[in-house]
Amino acid sequence: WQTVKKKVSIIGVPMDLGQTRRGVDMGPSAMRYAGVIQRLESLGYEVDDRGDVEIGRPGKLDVKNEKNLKDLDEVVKANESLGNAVSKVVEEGNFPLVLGGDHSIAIGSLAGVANKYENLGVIWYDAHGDLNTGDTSPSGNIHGMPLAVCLGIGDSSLTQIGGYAPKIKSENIVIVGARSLDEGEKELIREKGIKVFTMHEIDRLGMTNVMEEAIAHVTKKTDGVHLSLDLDALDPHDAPGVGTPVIGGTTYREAHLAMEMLAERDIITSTEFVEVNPILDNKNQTAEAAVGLIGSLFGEKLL
Ligand code: HAR
Ligand code: MN
Ligand code: MN
Ligand code: MN
Repeated sequence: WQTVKKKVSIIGVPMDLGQTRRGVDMGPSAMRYAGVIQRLESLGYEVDDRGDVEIGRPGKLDVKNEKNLKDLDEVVKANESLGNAVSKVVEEGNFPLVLGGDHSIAIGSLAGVANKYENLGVIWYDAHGDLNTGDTSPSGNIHGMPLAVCLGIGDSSLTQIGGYAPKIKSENIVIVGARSLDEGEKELIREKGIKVFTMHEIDRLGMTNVMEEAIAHVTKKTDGVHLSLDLDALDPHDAPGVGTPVIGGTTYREAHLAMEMLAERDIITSTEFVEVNPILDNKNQTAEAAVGLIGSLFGEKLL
């Protein structure tokens, strides 16, 4: 596959309105500063940085509404623009690499890619399920909802971004690294039969077996696979710069192994790296971890 390397198009999304801790809007800058472009170029890719999607800056932050969806209007607008930008990248035959921003931006990324495939698979590498709706969310933060939205579940202003719903089918999803699931999310997982490898399965089976099974699951009925990587899937020791850290996560090496296995199988057709918050970080450690993982995902080897 090294001879048919696609051009990688980077889109930054300085979005922090899907949650209430400021700073994750600086994630794209932090990952650029950590050398994401040079890293990909050193692997032989042609990289085209398309800059950042414009994000509305409301005068009043964290505006609540009766739907329990904070800052809904700005989140919708930003994801419509992101969807258009990602869609263009795919139409040009390039590989979309989206840099977040909070995880609400997965709605836009998937809006831009999902209609280009008959059946898109999704690997959701995250401490959380992100399967809430305004009805089940304990916080009203939209970054805890994007996977539900992509299944067509939730408020139509979100599910209809890009003009179609659902983006993905529950059978084509796998969640890896989960250890913080709300009651409503657990119910939805059972109801839809969503495949989840929690930290229990990772501890018990090991990351190698988990990724073998995860890859088998998302490639069974699909013609493309999107990787949505939330840095909070990693243990806070290895990725401290995230808004909602949860102890007991995957190690730095487990995460690299997962990326290396995805590179070996060459199944990923689009991706996003989200939730890097430089304000909460330790000397850009989390952005550097993200860029290292991007390197492994794109085929970097230790030897
Ligand atoms: N489940 C909680 C909520 O919906 C916390 C979500 C934390 N979100 C993320 N996304 N960082 O994975 O509010
Ligand atoms: Mn997430
Ligand atoms: Mn998360
Ligand atoms: Mn562990």
